[in-house]
Amino acid sequence: MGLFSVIKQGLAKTRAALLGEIKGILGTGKVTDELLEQLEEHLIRADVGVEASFALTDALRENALGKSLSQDQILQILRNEANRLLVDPPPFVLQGKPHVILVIGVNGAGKTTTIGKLAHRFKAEGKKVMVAAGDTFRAAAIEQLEAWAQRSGAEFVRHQEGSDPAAVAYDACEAGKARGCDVILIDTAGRLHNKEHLMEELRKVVRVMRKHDESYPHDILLVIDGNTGQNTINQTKVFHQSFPLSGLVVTKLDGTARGGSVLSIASQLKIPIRWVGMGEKIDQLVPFSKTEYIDGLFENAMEQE
Ligand SMILES: Nc1nc2c(ncn2[C@@H]2O[C@H](COP(=O)(O)OP(=O)(O)OP(=O)(O)O)[C@@H](O)[C@H]2O)c(=O)[nH]1
Ligand SMILES: [Mg+2]
Repeated sequence: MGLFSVIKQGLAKTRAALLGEIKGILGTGKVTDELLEQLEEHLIRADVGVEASFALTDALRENALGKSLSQDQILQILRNEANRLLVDPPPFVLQGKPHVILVIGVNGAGKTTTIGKLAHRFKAEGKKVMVAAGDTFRAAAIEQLEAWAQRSGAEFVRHQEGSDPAAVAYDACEAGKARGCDVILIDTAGRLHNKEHLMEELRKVVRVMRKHDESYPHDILLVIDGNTGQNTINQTKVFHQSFPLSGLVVTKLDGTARGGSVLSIASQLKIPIRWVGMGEKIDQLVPFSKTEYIDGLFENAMEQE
């Protein structure tokens, strides 16, 4: 993992963009209305979101308007406010044997990759893991998940291309129970929140799983692409109205300068961010930690090398 956390490494682009510009704006460090406005504008452009951007600049206004502070002091005020906006998710505990996790989200968000990485994480903890190819829409999707199953050493359940995803989920629950699995991860096809027939298909998946056990699925995780910006907030709200989401996974935070979006996601939605994707490799999914995230955004230049 090197000297810095995966989160901090992954946020290098965001940090460079955010800090570079903020430092330019801060100049000599006299906090004026003009400076606050520039900062607000920059934060919004950097996808921190309107609410979170206002919260950050308000904190600065309250604590420092008219004062001359060093850049470090100003950054510290911003960090403190970010710390207030974010919460660490409650610890993730397996609630059943098997613990069943349904993974949903829009097309290309990173669902299948996240399942592969999660399977790897649970295996590393000594768990018996099964992954199920509930994305029956394309043959390639089934094969993609199978490759992840092989890589992570997880059991694999599939049906044919075009078959009913609810049947796959049902069989996975049955097989997972029979084989004594600790965790079952169920993949689904990407879908837009406003396609009602596709949302209905997901509801059916959930209904069918509950025929096994009322507590299934223990988790419904929504995977969101950290690049998508403010749109994700609305999408997530609509998904959450249809399904009680138990957690979010924010992916692709490594490839983007918009990693500040996590602040807006966290401040506008009351759904815990469980894991964050920081690269395509199997070990580049890590539990979300607000301290590491805030360090990743604001930690100073000298440490960036
Ligand atoms: N850089 C980076 N790439 C990622 C991350 N997570 C996923 N990807 C890439 O994003 C692309 C889409 O990932 P998938 O896992 O196939 O996404 P999906 O949601 O399953 O897509 P559909 O099944 O088509 O809806 C792939 O090229 C992944 O390698 C991440 O955290 N960082
Ligand atoms: Mg997929």
